[in-house]
Amino acid sequence: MPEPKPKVVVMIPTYNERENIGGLIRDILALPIEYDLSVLVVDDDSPDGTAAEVADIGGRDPRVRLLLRTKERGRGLAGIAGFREALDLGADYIIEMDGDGSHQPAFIPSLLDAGQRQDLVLGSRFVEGAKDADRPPHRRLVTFLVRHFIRRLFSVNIRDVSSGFRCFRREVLEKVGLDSLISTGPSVVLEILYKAHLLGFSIEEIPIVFIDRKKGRTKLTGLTLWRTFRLAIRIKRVYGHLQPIGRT
Ligand SMILES: Nc1nc2c(ncn2[C@@H]2O[C@H](COP(=O)(O)OP(=O)(O)O)[C@@H](O)[C@H]2O)c(=O)[nH]1
Ligand SMILES: [Mg+2]
Repeated sequence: MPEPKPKVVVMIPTYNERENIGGLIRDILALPIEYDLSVLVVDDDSPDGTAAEVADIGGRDPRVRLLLRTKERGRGLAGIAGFREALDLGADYIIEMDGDGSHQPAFIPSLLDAGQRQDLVLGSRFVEGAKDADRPPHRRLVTFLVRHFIRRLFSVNIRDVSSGFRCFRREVLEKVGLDSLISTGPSVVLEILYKAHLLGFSIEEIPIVFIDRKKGRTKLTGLTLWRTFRLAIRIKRVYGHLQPIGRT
């Protein structure tokens, strides 16, 4: 009997991504890689019918699953539910990515390659070879401010702290305590990264090319951004007394 292939679940939280999700799923499943690959879309009952689109694709391809959440909305809550489901599905590696086309499936193979050596691999916009062109100056400024503020607040030497395109070894998500996270919104990306860092998991950044969404609209409002800053400070207060665990 041949060895079973390692299982990879690509987890994509979505809110109003109907125009983007079909093409994205197609490109992910077409990747020429030696893994048992599946896609899990976590949709918060988007008014534009994203869930129906995904259910339709899933009806034809068992590698595509939909987790439909109808009671509450939030990037953080959706991501946490998605990670739990991916663990339940038996994933060895979990890739997290946005569903708006900014994160390109073409970088998944390099995330998984680096994932053989590291516990957590970040698709980074700010290491050599990466690109974050193509986005309006105000969005670049927001990312710049978040990045520098968080790096200092969390004392982490990571360039792209807010990257939501990353690959986790199963153990990382088992240990970060998905049940006790305090984020409900986008700050979940920062909270999980900080906890993984404090737990002493190895983290590597690999270059990606980030492209601005071509269809649909961002959900990041000024209010969400303000809440994200406030939560980052709370996250630091809650976990900041912990010293990073050294791993040998
Ligand atoms: N399930 C779910 N997904 C969300 C929510 N808000 C944003 N997303 C998804 O999270 C990803 C990033 O959101 P986006 O609006 O592109 O934020 P930006 O990239 O920071 O502009 C996209 O795939 C969104 O569809 C939400 O409340 N629930
Ligand atoms: Mg986006």
